[in-house]
Amino acid sequence: RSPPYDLSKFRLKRILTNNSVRKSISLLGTFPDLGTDDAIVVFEKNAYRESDVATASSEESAKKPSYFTSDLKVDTEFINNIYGSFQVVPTRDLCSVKSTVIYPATEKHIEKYSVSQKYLIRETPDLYQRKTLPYITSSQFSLEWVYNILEHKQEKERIVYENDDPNTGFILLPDLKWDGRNVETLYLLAIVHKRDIKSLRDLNGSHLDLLRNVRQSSKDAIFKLYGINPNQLRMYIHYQPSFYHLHVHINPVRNDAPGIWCEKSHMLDTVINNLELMPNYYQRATLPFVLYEGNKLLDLYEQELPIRALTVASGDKEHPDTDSLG
Ligand code: M7G
Repeated sequence: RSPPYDLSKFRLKRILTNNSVRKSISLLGTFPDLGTDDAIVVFEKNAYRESDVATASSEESAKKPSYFTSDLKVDTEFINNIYGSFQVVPTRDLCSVKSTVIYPATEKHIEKYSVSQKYLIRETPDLYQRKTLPYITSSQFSLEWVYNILEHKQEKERIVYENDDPNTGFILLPDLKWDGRNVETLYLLAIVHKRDIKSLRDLNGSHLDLLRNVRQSSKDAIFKLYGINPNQLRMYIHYQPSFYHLHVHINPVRNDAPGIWCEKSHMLDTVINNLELMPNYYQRATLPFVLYEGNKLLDLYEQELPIRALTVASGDKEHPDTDSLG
């Protein structure tokens, strides 16, 4: 499907983040031809594909894009003794930049893509019920894109595997963050068919068959399709997620996937084992999660706990009300 906007007509309002490690930049702006709605554009340089540096001289490989051809433009910056520094421009095919556009973008999207101060809080079951749950019920990202996938209305041709059992079934497909080109940076998402599991908090022993099925069937499908050893995959659930419909992130252990933050990630193996040991583990556990500046939930928590401004006296004290096991 062609997009409703012309990316080349984007007009910048401000830079939201610029990450030199990830080589990515997030931009806020508009498409003036279409009105004043905000748009977010994210550019990210693609990871290297090992096949693109191959230098085999067979006719077959000569047809594929490669760095080492006569098309390579080389500017020498300096040569010093045995050390050389260059800027090179490879053929057009190797210069593409992965781009993600959110249009029209809401305030919440702008929040998500902006840098800000972050704070970790420990969420007891009681705090979840009183603070987090009412907030996420009233203010969350639309799940339209998730339902479009589950109903085969969008991204149908990208589905890698599907099990349509209403209780234990799920769809496996490439995550928005994957460039889709590079198996080394593979990033898939397993989205469950069941619609009543908002997040890790809702999981209980009755979901074990579902979780075990996601674990096993995803591994089998990925091995069959991409040849990745099942023991080389990491599978995890974010808490808090951005989207409150249960999904599992899957990528190879050897790659640092974008957004792989230990403070957000709960390994699927651990989740399954916790539920095997205690079926209501996630209704009883205190779960840490990250609140960030600009998120209204931070203000709601601040009404009860000092989070941003700590005095020396209260600095390192434990908050008793966050430590009880519900
Ligand atoms: P999350 O844990 O809810 O939030 O994961 P996070 O974004 O803070 O990690 C949601 C995942 O869904 C992310 O990895 C997104 O990249 C991915 N995602 C989001 N959208 C809107 C889409 C989409 O439209 N299609 C696909 N395939 N993936 C998406």
